[in-house]
Amino acid sequence: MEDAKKLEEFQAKIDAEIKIEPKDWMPEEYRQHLVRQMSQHAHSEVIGMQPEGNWITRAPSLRSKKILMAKAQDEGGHGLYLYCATETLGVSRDQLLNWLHEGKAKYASVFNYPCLNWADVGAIGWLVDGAAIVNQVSLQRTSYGPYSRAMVRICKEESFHQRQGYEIMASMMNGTADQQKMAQEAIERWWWPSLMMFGPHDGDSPRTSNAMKWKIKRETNDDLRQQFIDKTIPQAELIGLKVPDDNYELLENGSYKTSDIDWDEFWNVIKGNGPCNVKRLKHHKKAHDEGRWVREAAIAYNKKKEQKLQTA
Ligand code: FAQ
Repeated sequence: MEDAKKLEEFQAKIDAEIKIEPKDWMPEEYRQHLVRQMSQHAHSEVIGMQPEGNWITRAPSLRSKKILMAKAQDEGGHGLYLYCATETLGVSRDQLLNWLHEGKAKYASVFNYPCLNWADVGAIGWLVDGAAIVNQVSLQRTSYGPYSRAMVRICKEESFHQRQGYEIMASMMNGTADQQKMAQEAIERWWWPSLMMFGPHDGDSPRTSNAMKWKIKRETNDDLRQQFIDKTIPQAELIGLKVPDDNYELLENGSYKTSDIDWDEFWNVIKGNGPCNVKRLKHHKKAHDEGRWVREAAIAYNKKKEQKLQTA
C-alpha cells in the first residue's frame, strides 16, 4: 500500500478512537513522538524517586516510613511499565538510558528542586502527584495502546500517592505553629514548579499540534493546568494553606484566575540550570553503574535456566 493511503487509514483509525498497537503501521513521526514523550515520562518517574527517597530514613514514624517506601517503589514500577511500553516501539532500554545520561532526553523539571524537609515530602505527594494524575488521567485515552494501558494502572497508584501527601499536609496544619509554618513554606516552594509540570502555554508548545492531531495528548497543557488549579486551591484553603499568588481570584464560572508562571525559570531549569539538575543525573548514573552486576547476574541466570530447559 502506498504511504499516502496508509496515512489516511492510520488517521481514520485515530479519529474512530481505535488504539494503535505495536505491530500496526504508523508514521515514523508518530513513532518518534511517542518514543520521546513516553521515555521522558519513564525517566521522570525514576528520577522522581530521588527527592523523596532521600527522606525514607528520616520519616517521622514507622507508619510514614512504610508509606513512603511503598510510594517510592511504586514510582520505580511506573518507570518500568513505561520503559517496557516504549520498547514496543523498537528502541532498547539501553538506548533510552543513554539518551538520558547524555542529556538528550528530558525528565520533568519539578524533580530538579530540592526536598528540604518532611513538609516537602507532603507537598510533593499532594501537588506533584496531584499534577501528574490530572495529566495521566487524560493520557489514559491516548491513542497508543501500550501507553494507554500503562496509564490506567499508574493512575490507580498515583491517587493513593496524592492522598498520602495531602494527609501529611493536613496533619501538619493540625499541629504546632512551627509545623503549620513548615507546611505553608512547603506549598510556597512547590506550587509554581508543580504548575510548570504541564509545560509551556499552548501557544508556545511546539509539540501540541501533532500530539492533538494524533490523539497522543487529549487535552492541551493550559487546559490540564487549569483543571489542576481549580481542584487544588480549594484543597489548600480547606486545611488553612494559602497558595503563593497574591492575585488569584475565583471567577463566576467556578474557575480560578492566577498569575502567570515565571517562564524564564521554567526554561532555565529545562536547560539544565535548576538547583539539582547535575546532582539528579549524577546520582542516576552512579546507581545505574553500580547496578550493572545485578543486570548481568539476572541475564546469566536466565541463560542458564534456558539451557537447562533445552537439555531437559
Ligand atoms: N519538564 O511542546 P511541549 C510524575 C519540554 S510523572 C521538562 O509542550 P509536550 C510521577 C518538552 O518535553 C511526571 N520538560 O511538549 C511522580 C519539550 O521538549 P522536547 C511526568 C518539559 O511533550 C510524582 C518542550 O519542553 N509526566 O511526576 C516540561 O507536548 C512524584 C516543549 O514542550 C509526564 O511526563 C516539563 N515540565 O508536552 C514521580 C507526562 N514541559 O521533548 C515521583 C507525559 C515541557 O521537544 C514523585 N508527558 N517540557 O525536547 C506529557 O504530557 C508532555 O510531554 C508534557 C510536555 C506535558 C510534559
